[in-house]
Amino acid sequence: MKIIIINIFFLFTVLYLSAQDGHQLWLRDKKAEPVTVVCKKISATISIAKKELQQSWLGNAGATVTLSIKKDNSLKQDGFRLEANSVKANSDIGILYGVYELLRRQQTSEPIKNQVFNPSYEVRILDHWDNLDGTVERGYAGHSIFWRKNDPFTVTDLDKRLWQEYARANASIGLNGAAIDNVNASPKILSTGYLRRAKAIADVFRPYGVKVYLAVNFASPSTLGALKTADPLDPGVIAWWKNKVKEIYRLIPDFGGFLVKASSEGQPGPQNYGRTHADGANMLADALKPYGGIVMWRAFVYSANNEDRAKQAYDEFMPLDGKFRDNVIVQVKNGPVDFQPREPFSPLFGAMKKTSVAPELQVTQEYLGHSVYVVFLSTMWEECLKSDTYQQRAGSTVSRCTDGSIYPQKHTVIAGVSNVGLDTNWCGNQFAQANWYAFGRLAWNDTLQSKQIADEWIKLTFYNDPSQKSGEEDYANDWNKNFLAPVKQMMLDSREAAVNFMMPLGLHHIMSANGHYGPGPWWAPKGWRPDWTPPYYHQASTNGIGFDRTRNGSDAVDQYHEPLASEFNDLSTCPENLLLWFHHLPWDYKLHNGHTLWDALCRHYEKGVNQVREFQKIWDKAASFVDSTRFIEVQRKLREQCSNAILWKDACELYFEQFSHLPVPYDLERPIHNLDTIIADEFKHSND
Ligand code: GCV
Repeated sequence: MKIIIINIFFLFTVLYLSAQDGHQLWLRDKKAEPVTVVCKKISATISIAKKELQQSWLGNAGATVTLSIKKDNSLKQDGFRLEANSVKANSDIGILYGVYELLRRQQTSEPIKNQVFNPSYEVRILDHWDNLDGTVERGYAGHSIFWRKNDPFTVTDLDKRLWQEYARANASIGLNGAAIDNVNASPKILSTGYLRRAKAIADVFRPYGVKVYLAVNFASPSTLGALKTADPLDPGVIAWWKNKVKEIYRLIPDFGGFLVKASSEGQPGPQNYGRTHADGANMLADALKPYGGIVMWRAFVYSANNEDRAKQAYDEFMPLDGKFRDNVIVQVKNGPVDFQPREPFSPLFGAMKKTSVAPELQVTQEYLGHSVYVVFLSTMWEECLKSDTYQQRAGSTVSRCTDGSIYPQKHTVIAGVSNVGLDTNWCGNQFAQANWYAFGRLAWNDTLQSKQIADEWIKLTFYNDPSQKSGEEDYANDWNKNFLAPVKQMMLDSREAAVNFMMPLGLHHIMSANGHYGPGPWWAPKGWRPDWTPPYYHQASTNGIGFDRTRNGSDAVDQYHEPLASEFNDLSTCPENLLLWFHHLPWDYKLHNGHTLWDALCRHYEKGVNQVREFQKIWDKAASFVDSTRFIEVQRKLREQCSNAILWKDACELYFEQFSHLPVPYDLERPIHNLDTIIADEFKHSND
């Protein structure tokens, strides 16, 4: 009899486990207890809140939960007050956020006491680099969930279901905006067919509190409209944008605003007409102002001049501080170059004191292994957000400089470049979902720690209730010890592991030109822009390696506030993990631990590879806790990651060895690839 029961239990567990494919993200179905929900207000958002409670209530069976909308001065627009059996807020969406928080706490066994929750940023937005033909720039999870090439304007039930699931996922982590087309924007987005589709998307998003934003092409008045110019000071151009904005708000009354990549990487901008970024942004801001819309104007600008690329955004935008309208937000990537595995924070954070500045983070893993690597980006973002800029004395962290704590910004925004696509599991890798989750959680609360975020995500995504009450405690203990703890550690170590095998000690931008995935420190075709080639960044020669950004070099260090400028400038105080970002050093330079630079580099590469091998073991040991589909998917990804980590190690060791003229230290493993083969392979792919 006992055997039969155990077998039934096993069968049930296997069936339950095998039903998972990752599509439900961190919002998996639960065996809910009955609950009564009381709310005087009726609205689409409140109906969702009630339904969520009824579907997922894990509190006392038969409990009554009260949802009330009442003015409470301690709450911001989206904030809420939570108690075990009640949610209070100033708005319907505040109630919905409160309900998600309540349910998350029940599921993760976090305490629920009388507590106020307010978001760190007003606008918490995902930027989708989705092209109108359905492809996704730097997307590694299939085609766009918004656009498609064939039959582009028909809105199907399937489309609506997907948009609803997406909006629900965003709302559940506090995200309230989505820019639904690529910043390399097609003017066509502003034509009637695409605007109508954007309206259909906005209609589905609305009850979840997610607003639609559009990335626009600055030249639209001349390329889509029939004007001869797109000069932002031209009266005809001003009128064109005003009319366009009016048309958009007629369709989408709660439209959020525009996102603009201008005068950057070939995109048109005000500089084409001899105007400044402020002229361009303000013209759009004036058109949006009557409707409450905002402009997110990106500071990702650099040109092929001789100046250090890392300095250019600061040089171009600092003189404009104070010249932007209050509904313009200058959107700045976390680092001064481009979403590299490790960069110092952008010096614009905290330096622009009279302008709203938004951090832009990259959720999609363009430079961190696409959807192949397990890399939990939360630790990288935490590192940036918690960096002290010293702009208003010690404690002026990037987050406090951008979330309104220090400067009186009219609007506060944080943006994440989305990793979502049509793949069943949305993100291409089960673990990439954790980055979507982490971005939302940090956007809501920029003081959260990655270890808490990882803890929550793992519990929500992987914990399976044992199907029998007896043994529940044993199972939970086993799960905590043998699944939660090691997998959490793997996630927390994963970004540093990638840095180790790809670009340790402050190296950056040495990836292959072929899709920014594998190594490519050699890549420098004749006639190509130097700042698009790795040798520009690593500067390896027989003399040494690294980019001299000290006062003797490009002087990028002086874009930082003291004491950072001097700290970065001085070799003895420069953080070792940014050493080659700021300094060019000889191969035999001695690090604090006594290793030479060459030795240390090789040791980092090997350490990174070994860390990934360790992740494989952690995951393999976790097999009994995970359904087979998700288990196998991750196992395969980790195998691929490990093989690519070895390739990175070998390629960098063999390539840089040509300059250092030193062997890989003999206590380390030998390369298993040949450099000429790696380069030939890479060359083959870059011509694909
Ligand atoms: C959308 C990098 C990426 C580009 C991206 C650009 C940007 O250069 O490789 O694909 O373009 O950043 O952020 O605008």
